[in-house]
Amino acid sequence: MKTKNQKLLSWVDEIARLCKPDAIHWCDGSRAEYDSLFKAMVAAGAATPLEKRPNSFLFRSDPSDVARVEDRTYIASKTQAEAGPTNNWIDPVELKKTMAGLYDGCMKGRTLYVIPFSMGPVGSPIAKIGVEITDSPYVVVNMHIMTRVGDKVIETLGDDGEFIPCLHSVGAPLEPGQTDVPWPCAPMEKKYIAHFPEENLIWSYGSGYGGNALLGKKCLALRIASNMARHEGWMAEHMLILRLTNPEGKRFHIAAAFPSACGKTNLAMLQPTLPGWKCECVGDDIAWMKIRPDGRLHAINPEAGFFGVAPGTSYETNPMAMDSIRENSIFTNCVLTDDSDVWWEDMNVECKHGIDWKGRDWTPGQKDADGKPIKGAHPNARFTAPAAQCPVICPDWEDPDGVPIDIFVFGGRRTKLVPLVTQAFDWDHGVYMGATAASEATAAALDVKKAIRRDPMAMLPFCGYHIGDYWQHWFDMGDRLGEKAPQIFYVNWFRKSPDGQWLWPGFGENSRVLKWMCERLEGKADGVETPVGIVPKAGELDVSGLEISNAEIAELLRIDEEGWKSEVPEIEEFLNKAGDRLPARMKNQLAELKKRVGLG
Ligand code: O2Y
Ligand code: MN
Repeated sequence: MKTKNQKLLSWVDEIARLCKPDAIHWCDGSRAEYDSLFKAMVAAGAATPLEKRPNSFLFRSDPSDVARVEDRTYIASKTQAEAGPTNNWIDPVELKKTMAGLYDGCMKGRTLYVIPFSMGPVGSPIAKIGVEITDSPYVVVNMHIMTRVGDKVIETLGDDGEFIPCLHSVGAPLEPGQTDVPWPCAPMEKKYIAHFPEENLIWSYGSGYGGNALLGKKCLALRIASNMARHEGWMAEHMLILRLTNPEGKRFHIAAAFPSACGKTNLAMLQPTLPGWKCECVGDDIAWMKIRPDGRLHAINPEAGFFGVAPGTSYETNPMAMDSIRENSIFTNCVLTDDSDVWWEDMNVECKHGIDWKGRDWTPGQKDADGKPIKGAHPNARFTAPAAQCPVICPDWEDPDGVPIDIFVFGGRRTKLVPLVTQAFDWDHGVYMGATAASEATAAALDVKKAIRRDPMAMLPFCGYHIGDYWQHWFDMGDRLGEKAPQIFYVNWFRKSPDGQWLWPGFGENSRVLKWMCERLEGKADGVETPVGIVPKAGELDVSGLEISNAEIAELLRIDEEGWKSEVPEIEEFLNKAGDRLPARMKNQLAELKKRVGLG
């Protein structure tokens, strides 16, 4: 369908004049388009079809282009103060000049694809339209799965509708006659993932990987959307969304934020071990939430697929993800097995031999020159799969009105100090809990330097404006929601005993913790107040059928007051990074905590 949207036509024309592609292709999102792109990528040696998984393909990235690059990610607001202390900043005029230089002629020898996409069900009052221009067919096929692409979007956009322009190039022009490489990209110092929040504009250059290139995801749905959300009075959060139904048929909708490597996708597709409880997945990564006419906060999943970490995913850890990727899926940086399937570490399936993510002959256990085992799959290897293929996808996952959120959960990976579950005393305390969330190291970002990383609301790499203003927005939303605000909890599945043993079995057993949360909402569980929040009273956590002693439960829920006391100075230092934009209500929360742990 040809658009008559003048803003879109002029933008495509302007970018084509700058990037100088050999051809322009307007994507219609059809199966025929997807198939023909794969045919060409297989013929070019960029994609390998997998005989064991119908309509599925494996890609191997360039070894230098394997993850999001936080050091090369910028919030180019007019002033550095607007971007705040947690974002890299370059003056937008200067950055545009640098990047325009890079974009000049960058698509020579390539096709420019125009991808009209909707984040959220097309036409939903919570959805937004984006248009990505890219020279990567890998990006196009991934966008087909991760977003809603095509003619319906063009129709909804109409002649004068608004869209978010997202420009992407792998940054590897081809000279006449030059043969392409399987994964073109630019060197690290030429990679830029740039956001211009005042213009709602995204420019990405030099990387073809994941969050750097599939611009609907982290760039639009989090960095740009978080900024739009604060101005428009809604929330764009790095949260999974799930529906939990209790044995009486009562539904609870939970949105949960965790930093990378905390089992977020596993929780999104949780299989409760508790009899009679059912869990359905609405989304595994991002939640867009608006206050709807009923006064409640309703959430949609703006995405249409999962871009999950493959290593560690198995029938034991996440059977629903494994079933979601049986067909129509894209794999990146996994092992190619001799029988034409994919494999990765901790898949719990035998692989005797294959081709590793770098394209080398590989046998499990093989060691490098220093005697270190060589991993077959990259630790950030990914699967891209349609959400609709998840066996436990919620029947209402595409409801344009979203699902009403009852519970927010924050969390992180902490082997010490943090109890299994704590409920916030009230909204403000919950915002404080989210803002001070912390986790131990992650593989998804290349450039994480600290062992413990504070990751407010799991938004540290994704908040598109000043973090202090973001926290204030949370407080403001609480004021607007009043009595109808979700209850806030904090979880830590990863606490270890003093002798280094995991205390909590995790995975499907996490349903026991969610059950306690639901019982708190229903007034069926009392909880006990502690200095850091409300924890389950002895006997309240349903551990029936679990092999766990009372002493272990007590240790899981133990409040280490001395430990909290010693953590306070670092928390204070972290919050103070917000400078004069640190909300007074956050200062107040810290002061209250100090008093409760005996520091006040
Ligand atoms: O490394 C990447 O480009 C992907 S990062 C990612 C992908 C899916 C969901 N979440 C994340 C993340 O880093 O939070
Ligand atoms: Mn994520």
